[in-house]
Amino acid sequence: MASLLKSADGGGAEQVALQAEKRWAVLIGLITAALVLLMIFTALHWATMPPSRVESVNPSTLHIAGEFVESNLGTAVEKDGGVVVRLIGQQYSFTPQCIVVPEGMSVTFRATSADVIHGFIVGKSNVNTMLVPGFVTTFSTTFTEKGEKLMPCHEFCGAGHEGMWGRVQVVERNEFLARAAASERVSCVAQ
Ligand SMILES: [Cu+2]
Repeated sequence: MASLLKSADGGGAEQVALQAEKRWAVLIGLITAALVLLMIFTALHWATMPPSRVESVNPSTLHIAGEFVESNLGTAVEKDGGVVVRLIGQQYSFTPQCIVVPEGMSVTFRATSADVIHGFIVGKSNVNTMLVPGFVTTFSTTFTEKGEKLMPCHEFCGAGHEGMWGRVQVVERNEFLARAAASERVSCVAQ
């Protein structure tokens, strides 16, 4: 306060402003450096998943033919033993609404949108992606924690956006494999 009062008679005011600006410059510099380091770390640690290629699909015939017909959606163990989840986002829901995945196994997601851009994120995991009509979104991840997680749409897609979310159930590996052996698609959608 004393320095502010003194600054009223010329010279000092400029000094106070300069010092304040210098403090802000240092603070902003530190924040920028921290964000850049965070980007480098997440990229090297494979915590972010940049797109690796482009695969297209016709959004107007998803329900009629091809990989994303309704009977083909959900979690399946492929012939090569890989676990694949296929899902569709549309205004304002995911199909299927509830997805079962095994704990500690690599899971590949293949997803697309039937109308506008959607996205989803799965709590406490590194799953965070966009669903773009006309393109197949694909990535692999491993869930390390058993339990149920929420999967909300996080790209604003219209008036009903806030009601668009699904669930992901991470179950024990053996339980999952037993369920997968019993039926072609594993699901937790209420019948
Ligand atoms: Cu949405």
